[in-house]
Amino acid sequence: MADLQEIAEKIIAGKADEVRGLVKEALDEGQDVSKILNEGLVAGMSVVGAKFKKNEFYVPEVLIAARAMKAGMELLNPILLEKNIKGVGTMVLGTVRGDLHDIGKNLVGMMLEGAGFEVIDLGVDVPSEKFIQAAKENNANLVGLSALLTTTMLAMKDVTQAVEKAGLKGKLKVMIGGAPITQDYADEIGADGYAPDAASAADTAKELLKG
Ligand code: B1M
Repeated sequence: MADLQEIAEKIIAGKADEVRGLVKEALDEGQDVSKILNEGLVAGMSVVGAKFKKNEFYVPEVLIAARAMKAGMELLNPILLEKNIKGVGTMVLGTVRGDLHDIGKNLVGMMLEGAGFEVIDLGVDVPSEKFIQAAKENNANLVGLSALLTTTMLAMKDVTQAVEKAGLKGKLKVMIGGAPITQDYADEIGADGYAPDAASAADTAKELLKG
């Protein structure tokens, strides 16, 4: 019987082919899909997040682990969709208008997926209206904004204002991050949460959904 703990270990080691093989084996054996997701893939990615937070893992290791996670998710996703198994929440994620940096945002997306969130990645240079439209279309409960420039971080305020204008304040939580962003800035523009790095982003997103 495929060992879910082993799937987690292969995620941590970034072994995409082995993760794919073990997930396939577990599915063929009829193991529970949610169990494979949570005790295999998500468990492994949580360790990766914790190691990244403690500087025991760096960006390349996280990217390799995320690729392994993706290999497993490719097999699970169709079944999860079919069974309508919902994740912990849905985040519409993007880099704000005028900003083309996406490495940090992509890491945040991977960590959130690893933590069981559904992530709708809108890419870079995303205008505020697009965030709102996508959030409505996907029934999202979180919007994640990334900015790397002191000039483009100002566009985050457009999004918090757009959320308010759309009457979604409180229902659609806004989380922000990126190198120039601080908790003070989040407070100033009325964002619901701030995370300094990708590993904390998953924890912050979960906290926001509790409150
Ligand atoms: Co740009 N760039 N860049 N750049 N670039 C910076 C940001 C800069 C600090 C470099 C410098 O001058 N020292 C500087 C900004 C200065 C400022 O505003 N204070 C700068 C500049 C000026 C520019 C241009 C204007 C340069 C030019 O053309 N004259 C231009 C702007 C283009 C534009 O966006 N319109 C530009 C372009 C580029 C490239 C395209 C060449 C490339 C981006 C490639 C890409 O992303 N696909 C690039 C890069 C790579 C960088 C640096 C070197 C690295 C950024 C990065 O990927 N870091 C950067 C200097 C630096 O940071 N050392 C720089 C790694 C990444 C993992 O970290 O993105 O911080 P980071 O993400 C972290 C956290 O911030 C957090 O979690 C991540 C992981 O822990 N986080 C979130 C991020 N988003 C989050 C969202 C959350 C929560 C947490 O919730 C939703």
